[in-house]
Amino acid sequence: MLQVRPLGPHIGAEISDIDVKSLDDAAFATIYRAWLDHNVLVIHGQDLQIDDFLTYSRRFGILEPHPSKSTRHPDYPEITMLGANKFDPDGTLNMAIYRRGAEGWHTDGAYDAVPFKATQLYAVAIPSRGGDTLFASMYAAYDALPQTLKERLEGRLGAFAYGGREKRSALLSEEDRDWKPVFHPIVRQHPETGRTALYFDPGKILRIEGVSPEESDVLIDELTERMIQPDAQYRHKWTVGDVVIWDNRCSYHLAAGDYPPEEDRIHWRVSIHEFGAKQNPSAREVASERA
Ligand SMILES: O=C(O)CCC(=O)C(=O)O
Ligand SMILES: [Fe+2]
Repeated sequence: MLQVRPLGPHIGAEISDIDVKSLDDAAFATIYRAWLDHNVLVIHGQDLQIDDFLTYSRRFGILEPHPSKSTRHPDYPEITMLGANKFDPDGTLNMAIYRRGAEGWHTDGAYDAVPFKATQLYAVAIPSRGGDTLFASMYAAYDALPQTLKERLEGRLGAFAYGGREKRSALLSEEDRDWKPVFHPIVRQHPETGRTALYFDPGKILRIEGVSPEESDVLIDELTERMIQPDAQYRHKWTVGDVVIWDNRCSYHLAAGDYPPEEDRIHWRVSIHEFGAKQNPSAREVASERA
């Protein structure tokens, strides 16, 4: 019998006694509901081939290859290989691969016209220490904002692009580095739960629209300070066979980026879009069509 165990008061739940390869619709509906309620779902002990992982992931939405072509699986473009090939041919550690996701708290896909719904990882190899992933609730972040700040943000759009103000694009091929901004409300209603979240990403936001550049900078600094509520976090310690999915519309995450570099830490990773969202081209596709 499928069990749902919360991993904290605000975020995270563990599902046990299931095999994701053989879930009927009723069991999947329970899992899906638990995911919406807890934002991050952990399932241990899964024994999967790539096709199993893709088939299970497709129950959540549409899989789209990540813009970083160099880190895609050669035969399965929807699969990103996290942590693979982290040493360059001359033996130096490639920090963009080793520290992927560790530069700061973020949400995946804010650079797309319709932000990614979810990201799902399957743990293939885990180091002897370090390499955790941390999660935090965007709902709790919004709830904790001072009322005056909530009012200043109400109705404001953020302009977002891959790489943000620092134009971080080390994982992208040369031809994929030109991104046009997309716009999302900073105070955003989750499309399925209706709950209000702080939708913000310091590494992808360019500016807040409709205020002076100075005020935009001040707001970005203030939101960067306030986006993480320490009591609304979950820290995942990986074991091989874990399947973890997070909701990018209501959670932030951060890779600890601290494991022994000589050890393997490999995950299969998929980006999941809302059903029907594929018709909305990504900002980069729009840009290249215009060009
Ligand atoms: O490797 C991790 O722990 C997470 C990396 C990350 O940010 C991502 O896959 O989106
Ligand atoms: Fe990420």
